[in-house]
Amino acid sequence: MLTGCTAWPADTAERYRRLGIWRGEPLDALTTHAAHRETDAVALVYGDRRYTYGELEEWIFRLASGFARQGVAAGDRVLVQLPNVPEFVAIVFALMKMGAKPVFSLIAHRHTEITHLVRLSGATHYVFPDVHRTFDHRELALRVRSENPSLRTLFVVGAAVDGLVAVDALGVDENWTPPPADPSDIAFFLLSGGTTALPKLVPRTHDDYAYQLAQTTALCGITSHDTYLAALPIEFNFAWGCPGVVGTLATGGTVVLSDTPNPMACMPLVEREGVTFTSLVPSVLALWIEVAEWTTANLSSLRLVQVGGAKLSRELAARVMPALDCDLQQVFGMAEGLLCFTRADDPLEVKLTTQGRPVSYADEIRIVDGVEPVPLGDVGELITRGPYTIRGYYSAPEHNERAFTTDGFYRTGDLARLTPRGDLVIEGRIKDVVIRGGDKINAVEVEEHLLTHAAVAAAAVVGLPDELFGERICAFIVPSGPAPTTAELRQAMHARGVADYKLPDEVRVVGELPLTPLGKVDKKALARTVEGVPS
Ligand code: OOB
Repeated sequence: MLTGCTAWPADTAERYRRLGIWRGEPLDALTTHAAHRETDAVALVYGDRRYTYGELEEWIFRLASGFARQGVAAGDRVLVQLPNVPEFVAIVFALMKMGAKPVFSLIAHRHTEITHLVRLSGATHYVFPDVHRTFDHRELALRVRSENPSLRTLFVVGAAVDGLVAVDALGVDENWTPPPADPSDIAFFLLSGGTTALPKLVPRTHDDYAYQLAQTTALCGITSHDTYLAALPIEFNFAWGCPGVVGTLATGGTVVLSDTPNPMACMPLVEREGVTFTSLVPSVLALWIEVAEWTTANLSSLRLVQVGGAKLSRELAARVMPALDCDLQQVFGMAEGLLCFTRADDPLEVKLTTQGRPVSYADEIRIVDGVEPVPLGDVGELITRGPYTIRGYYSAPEHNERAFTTDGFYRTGDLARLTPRGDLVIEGRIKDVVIRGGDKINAVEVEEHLLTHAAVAAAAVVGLPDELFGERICAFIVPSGPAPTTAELRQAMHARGVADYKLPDEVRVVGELPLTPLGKVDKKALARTVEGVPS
């Protein structure tokens, strides 16, 4: 049973089961199976910490029984905000084992986002680090709980203070037994890539995610001999399960966690751990390629680099194989589901210039204008449905009406076309989102924050082309008096408890915002006023 959100129609679900797409196996069982086969094999590596499958399994049981003793129950939503540390993996698997529902938050999230996620998910528990990159998450958590009494337990990874429960000190209950699993229920919530002012919750079921893992591990040829480097934040679908962390663990391979995607930190890890594959966003890939030219680290174990999350230029794509001496796989994906991959046996030009094809024969994709298909090869909005694409966000009935067609297709907001061979090429987007590096920033959300500033009369946020990040956040503002500076506006947003990655990179002062004939702010016209932006 899928609680709190739109389920697949019964006949469709029945078909997915009959075809063996949905196998009725809970996600945590996948690693248990790997653990039984590979007890002594290394599952997780982080700095000098190494966990075998046997140790990981024991740790997961200990945590699950400990959470249960603290009152976490099946069905509870638990906000999880952790960097790339082994605890992230163990805690999420422990919560899944007990039927609780982890809600993945970004480590950069602050008061505004955490409050929103607690309220939207109805989370009763929150797991976070003590201090990360000088920010004290304990203070934030205590403040959020004081304002939201429904948030009952605060679990800290690291040093506790009054009012917090240390995850390390949970204690084990040897007699605890997991409740019966329901693979058709939600396994965890991913965050949407920002099509609405505040993030929506993407409910992913055991069945649908297990299928995603099966397809992506098979397409990437992952075996127990593979070692995956999780360089991007692991709460990101791309790093978590495409096939990423969970796919590698389900196959009995090794996952190496890095605090940062920076090549200076990652390349020595590739050499030390014999990393065979990783996934990167284009802005990070560009750094890797530069550093690869002079690093002394031996990268010869690397056989595959997946690149996605933002458009990859042909020019950068063409540098991957020569610089890193490994295969390139373009990945177009989304938290909501659909994944498109280029394939190992695709012609070089296809790997360099397209985002590939859906990973499942059961994925349905259409390129439309409204709901009508455009002629083959033309650009239109990409809509999709399939066995691992959600039919609705959690607790968002009004938004769901707009985001899904009446026959269940998800409107991606991306503009795409199909090549004669059937490969997808992403050409732009109609949603009002800036993609900076791999981060998705909703323009309307930033505009709303800017408008709360006394000196801002009107604001329009636009993504401008940027050499490093692909796009940068530019706020065009009409001041109500003396114009505030970029630094002042950034500081004001920061002080409002907004995550730093959403702060404008630059602010441009204008006399008025141009309008389209329909009376909406003409963001294309604004972008064209900036030197170097193609019209
Ligand atoms: C991934 O997931 P999200 O949910 O953070 O963002 C999804 C959006 C897409 O709708 C599209 O606008 C953009 O990110 N995007 C790309 C892209 N991959 C994603 N735009 C152009 N080219 C690409 N290759 O970003 C995500 C999830 C799983 C795997 C990979 C990426």
